[in-house]
Formats: sequence, structure tokens, C-alpha cells
Amino acid sequence: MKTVHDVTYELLRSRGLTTVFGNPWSNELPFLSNFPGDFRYILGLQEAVVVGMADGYAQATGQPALVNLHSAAGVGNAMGALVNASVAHSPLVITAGQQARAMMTLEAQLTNVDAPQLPRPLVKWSFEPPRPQDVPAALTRAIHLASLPPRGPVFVSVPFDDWTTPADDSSRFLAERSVTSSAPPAPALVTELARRLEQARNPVMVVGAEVDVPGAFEAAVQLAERCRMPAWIAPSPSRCPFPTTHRCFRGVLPFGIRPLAEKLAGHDLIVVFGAPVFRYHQFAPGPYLPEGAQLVAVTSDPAEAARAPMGEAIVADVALTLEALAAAMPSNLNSTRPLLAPRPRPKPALDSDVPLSAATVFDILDQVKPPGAVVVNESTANTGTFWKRVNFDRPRSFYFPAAGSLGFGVAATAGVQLAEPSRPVIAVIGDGSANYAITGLWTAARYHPPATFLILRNEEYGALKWFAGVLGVGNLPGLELGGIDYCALAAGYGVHAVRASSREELAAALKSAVDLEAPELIEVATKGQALD
Ligand SMILES: Cc1ncc(C[n+]2csc(CCOP(=O)(O)OP(=O)(O)O)c2C)c(N)n1
Ligand SMILES: [Mg+2]
Repeated sequence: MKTVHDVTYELLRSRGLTTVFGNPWSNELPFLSNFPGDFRYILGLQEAVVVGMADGYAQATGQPALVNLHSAAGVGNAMGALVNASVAHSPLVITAGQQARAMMTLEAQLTNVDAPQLPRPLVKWSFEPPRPQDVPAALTRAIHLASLPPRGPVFVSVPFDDWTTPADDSSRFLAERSVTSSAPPAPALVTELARRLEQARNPVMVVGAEVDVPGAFEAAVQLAERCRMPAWIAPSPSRCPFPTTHRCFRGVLPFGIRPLAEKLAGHDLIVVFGAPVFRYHQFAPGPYLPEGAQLVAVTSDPAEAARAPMGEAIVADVALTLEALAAAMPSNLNSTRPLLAPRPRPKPALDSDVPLSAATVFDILDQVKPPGAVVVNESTANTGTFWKRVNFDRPRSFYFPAAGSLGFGVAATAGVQLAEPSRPVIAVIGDGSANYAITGLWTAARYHPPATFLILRNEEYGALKWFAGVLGVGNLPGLELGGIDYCALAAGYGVHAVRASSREELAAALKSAVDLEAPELIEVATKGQALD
């Protein structure tokens, strides 16, 4: 007779969910017992690291990732990382161990009281099965729901005595199930949007994270080329959905309402693909659209479509829509619109005084990183400088915490590198940010993803100083760091570390770290202010 444990591992195997990111205690041990040899367990030493790693892994593979947390305490610790995963539409299947059913009512130690309520509203679906025999069906549903658009994290709480319960015979159907979603846009919508793109005087394209997958990425380029229209990345980007080296690329849109509309002034048609409209941050009220502009957004997320404060929206598969639109554009359109000139490049940062400026660090990174390298960025004061100086030309090359919740950097880097063993992964992390998930270095040392962790040590929460200027507030406590030795921390967790001060030292350290078949941390002292 098969148990719930047997059937669950069979169905996880059939879905390719053989990597478990976790941190256990007694409630979780019965799930982990007799852990099969073809599964791997990636231990994170704190749950923010566990979920951050799984988030990076899921985004980089494009597949659901399995997480196992400890009851309420583990879910609580993971919550900040879960905010990122939720905004990133990361398909995380999060499980948490629950007390034995017989002791939940009396609220024994480690009972997760109202477990499904705890991770809401950050998950698409949250559930505790009413019977032990329902666990495999609940997990199957969770896996399918996480993967269906709009993708996102789901949560299942499992009482620990469920695992040894005999499974229902009917659960044998679960592993064979497939649930697919393909929502192409209605042909009439494509024809109409293609006509509007053709007739527009000056159209512009805005792309978001959903476009940063093979297929959609290339189709977006094709559409921009066919229409000879500039392409911007939607504000607060967590991914790089357009090649920054392409002549149509213009940059990242500002994250205030008024500045964004001002940036798009002069365009009569704004087409947005795979982004919310828009993920603003700075409160800078003003008109949502420039004078005379119309906006059409295409997204797979009905909630994103519904909550946009302006424009039209089409809910459909973004890649299929981009492909259909590119194919529908007349080939003679090129002759009627001027060829775009590539965006101007910033002057190389030539300063060599120490500490280096962020601009110099990013120039060196851009020169040294090999083709196909992936960058995980969590250097918050310098994002504008970063986007001007660091370039990407292929999908799944850039990750940033999608909700801005710090702790993503160290953790997601380990997850991305585990998912992409053949691509060099380089993390660019602020000295403040590094501390939110510093124990991720231990996981990197333990499982050996050969990632490079570049810590920008400016000894401050630089972004907060910058934002204080934006808000016009001063005399603030709590913005100065300092006295933290990142090389010593790395050594403590078992990661080899070096300190680089000059341009030459940094370039050499980056080159050798990227070549190394093991994780390495580089600490570089940087100026508090970016050069440009
Ligand atoms: C979980 C969480 N807590 C606090 C913040 C607020 N926050 C935003 S940027 C920032 C500063 C990060 O400093 P650092 O990593 O040193 O980068 P720098 O700004 O100096 O480049 C902080 C604390 C946050 N984004 N997420
Ligand atoms: Mg800092």
C-alpha cells in the first residue's frame, strides 16, 4: 500500500520538482525522511535565503521551484522574500510542515494557527488539506496553479502525520495530469493593434519582465525593428527584457507618474508588453499620459490589466501576441519611418582615485563580464548609473528584487547559478543589502555554485540618502554603515574572498573570480555618490 509520502514524491518527480529549497524542524522531518537519491535538498540557513534562492532558481529556469519551510516561524521569516516572488510572478510551490493533526486544536508548540491565512495576500492560492489523503491532490493543484498565468507563489500546509497515511487509490491519476495554458490574442485584436501601430505617427514600445524569456525577447526586438519604434523598459525593472545594445533601446522609464509621462512626450501610441501599467515608486503626481497619447497594454495578468489607471489592456499570452504582431506588420513600413540612432553612450568613467565611483565599477564589470554572463543587482543607490553602463544582449541575464525587498541578492544569486551552471553569474550587491541574507554565502560555499559576489562598500544606505533628497527631508538617523568586514564574513561562511581597491585590482579580481569553479566574494570600496 502506497503512502501519501510515496505518491507525493512520485508526482514531484513527474513534474521535475526534484530540488527542494528548505530549512526544517520537527514538523518537516517526516516529509524529508527517506529522501530519494534522485532529489537534492538545498539548505538555506534562514528562510529569507530559502525563498530568495528558490525565486532566483524559478525565474532562471522558467519552471516551478519547490520550497519547504518550517511552520509559522519559517513562513514568517520568508515573508519579505515572498513579496519579491509575488511581484516577480515566480512560480514557487511553498510547503510548510504543520503539527500533528491530533494536536492542532489544542495549539501544541509549533502549531501553525490558521496556516493558509499567514502568507496571504502574497500567494495565489493557500490551503491546508482537510484529510491526509488529500495532500497529493492539493500539491498537484498547487503546482499547476503556480505555473498557470499569471504565474506566482502558492502555499500548502501539511500536518506531519499525513505523510505516513495510506494514499487513496485515486491519487495514481495525479502524476499523469497535464494542465496547459495557451491564450493567444484574438486575431481581430492583433489586426486592429497592427493597424494602429502602422498608422501611428510616432509609436513607442514599453517592455516588462514577462518579455524576458526566450521567444518573447526576440519577438519584441523584431516588432521594434519592424515598426522602427524606440523601446523602453518599464519602471522599477526586475529583469532586462530588451537588448540594451540594440539601436531601438532607449533605457529604463522613470518611476514617477509625471516624469514617466514627460519621457514619453511626443508619442501618439504607447504599446506596453508584459508589465504592469506602471509600477511607480516616487510620488510625483501629474498626468498619466502625455498629451494626445493612447496606450495599449498586453499582459497575461488580468489583475494588472484591470488596475491600470489609464489606457486599454488586452489579456493574452505576451510572446504569442508579440509574434503575431511582428508577423502582421507590413514589410514596407520601414521606408516611411526613419531608422533610429542608437542611444548615446556615457563617457567612460576615467577616475582612478580610491574609493572608486560606482560608474567606474560598472564600466569595469561591463568590460570584464564574459558574453552570456548573468548579473544579479542589489546595489540600490546606483541603479540609474548601472543601466547606462552595464549591457545585456540575451534573455534571462539580469535580476533585481522585484518588490525591492532586500536580501534577494545573495540568495537569488545562488539560486540563479544552480539553475544556470554554464553561465557565469555575478552579483553586484550594496554593503547594506548584503546583510539581509548574508547566510546565503554558506549555502554558496556548501553547494558550490561558482558565482561571484561583488560587494560595493560605500559604508552607507546610499539609496536612502538619495531619496531623502527627493523627498526634501533631512537630519535622518540610521543611514550610516561601516565597520563591517565582508571578506571576514565570507571567510566565516567558507567563501573565498578578496579586497580590491584600484581599477586594476578590481578588473583582475573579477576576471579570476569568473574563471574560478567556486564561489568568490570581492569587496570593493566605493564612493557614496555616483558620478553621473
Ligand atoms: C527588506 C527591506 N528593508 C529595508 C529596505 C529599505 N532600503 C531600500 S534601499 C536601502 C539601502 C541599501 O543599502 P546598500 O545595499 O548599501 O546600497 P546603496 O544604497 O548604498 O547603494 C534600504 C535599507 C528595503 N528595500 N528592503
Ligand atoms: Mg551602501
